[in-house]
Amino acid sequence: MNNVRMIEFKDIVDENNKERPMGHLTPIESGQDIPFEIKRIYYLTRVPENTIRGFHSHKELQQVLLCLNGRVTISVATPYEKELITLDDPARGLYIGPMIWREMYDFSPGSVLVVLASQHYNEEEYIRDYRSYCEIAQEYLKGE
Ligand code: T46
Repeated sequence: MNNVRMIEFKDIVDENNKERPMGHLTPIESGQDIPFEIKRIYYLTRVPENTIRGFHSHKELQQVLLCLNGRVTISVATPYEKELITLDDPARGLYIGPMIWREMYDFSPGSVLVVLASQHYNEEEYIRDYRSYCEIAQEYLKGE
């Protein structure tokens, strides 16, 4: 789907110390691992079971979603197609560009969803009404 893709980050495991595992280290560098300058970071934690969040699109915002602990399912859609993506690996991020309708659900207990965003928070930039979204997205996608 246009404007949606997975990004693989480095997963550094120090294997020199065989007797004592040292865990994983994942570096993320703005402009290198992320295709935009990071202007905002926020995270979703302690999301109760059976909660569904999202139900909106953004006009221009680009974001990368990372699940640092646990699991969460993300539905990404345009008026023409839909994909379900499970995030459960801190070394993989989901890039979501402009004009993608998203919903987030199946948050596992203790899950931590971190979002890196290309712009500061601006409610004017959201499209929260699905019918308006479809009209605007159909025009937008003609130009793609
Ligand atoms: C997305 C998913 C993963 C702020 O004040 N600042 C912020 O930076 C954000 C993101 C939200 N808010 C306020 C606005 C609302 O009153 O927090 C409340 C909930 O925000 P929102 O409806 O945006 O939350 P989600 O979890 O439905 O969606 C957010 C992002 O908006 C969305 O782009 O991909 O998290």
